[in-house]
Amino acid sequence: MKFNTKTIHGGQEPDIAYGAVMPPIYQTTTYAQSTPGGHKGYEYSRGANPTRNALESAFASLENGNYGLAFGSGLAAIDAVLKLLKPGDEVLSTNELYGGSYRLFTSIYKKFGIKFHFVNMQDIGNIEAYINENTKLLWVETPTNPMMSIIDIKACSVIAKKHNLLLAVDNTFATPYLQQPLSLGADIVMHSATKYLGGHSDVVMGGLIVKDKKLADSLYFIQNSSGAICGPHDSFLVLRGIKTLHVRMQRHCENGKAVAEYLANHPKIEKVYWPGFEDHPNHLVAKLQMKDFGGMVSFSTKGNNYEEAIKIVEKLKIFTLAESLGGVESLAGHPASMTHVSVPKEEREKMGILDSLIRLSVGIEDISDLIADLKQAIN
Ligand code: P1T
Repeated sequence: MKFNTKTIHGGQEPDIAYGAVMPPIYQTTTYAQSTPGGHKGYEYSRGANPTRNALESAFASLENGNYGLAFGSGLAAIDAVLKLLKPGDEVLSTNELYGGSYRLFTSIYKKFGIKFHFVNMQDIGNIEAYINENTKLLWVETPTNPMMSIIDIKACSVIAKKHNLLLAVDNTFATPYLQQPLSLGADIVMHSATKYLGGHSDVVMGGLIVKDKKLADSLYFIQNSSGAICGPHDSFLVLRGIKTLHVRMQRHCENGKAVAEYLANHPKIEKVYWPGFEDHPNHLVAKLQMKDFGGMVSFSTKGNNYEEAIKIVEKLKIFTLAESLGGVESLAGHPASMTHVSVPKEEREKMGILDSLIRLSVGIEDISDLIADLKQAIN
């Protein structure tokens, strides 16, 4: 099945009770048993729920995996991956990543004895120096939030296999429409389904997808034991969102390109971060591992002025000033004071997150309205 068919049919069967084409919302906590253990595959909705299972099958299908798991948020999904580890284990993470992932690593898991190294993986040659007998997990976010750097997933998987490490890829920015990490050798794909998979800014949700049965069983055990699941109604909404993922992504990519090119030619703009530019430092890797370059664009203004960046985001009318990304509507954010405020300023600046940096989630509105909005706000 091709990807554009999978978004609509992948992992989906008409409901067995009445043939409903969309999976019904099984809004139930529990399931009748005829005798203890005599049930139809469902006992209690923390462990499994038919609507959530339908979504989990769709996740697996989109990412070319065998098993999908849905969680109450993207961070809950990352949390489940970290629970595969034990005190003393070490993790190598991309040095650029979502501020909330950084906070989970450094403020929660560090105190449980897990050590994190934040490595610039744009140069694959940097990774091996940090690997020792305690290293268990490579955590890769690509494209990175908000700098839009690209990490070579295939090259990471060669290193992971050589040293017997798990390779997990946060595929939130790319979505499976643009890149499929399991097919490039990753062991775990993670999503903040809050973003493009849901696509309508109305659900907070996370997902994990794997190929290996043993790994899936360990993650299911964590999902049920820790209980950070999502509800059936949210599962239904994300299933509905996924059905248009391919058409939305196509437009996000077209509009993202037009916005990046407009900004790159604007005299007040210092730099535009978008992997589609030929002079983007990781453009060749992006071209190899991604189908297109996505709808996320970051830029900084000349003079690196904090107040000017705030003024621009306040003046935007069609782009809404808000956290999050990946919905049909365009959003603008100021990472230094919003999504990455939990990263210390010194670390933020090492990631390239200047005070003047603005991040755009380019939506699927008419492109001429989006460009006109940017023009009036920047001028
Ligand atoms: O918000 P949540 O569903 O828990 O997902 C966390 C997360 C994980 N990974 C990436 C790459 C992310 O961008 C996020 C969430 N990001 C935002 C809310 C944001 O505005 O960047």
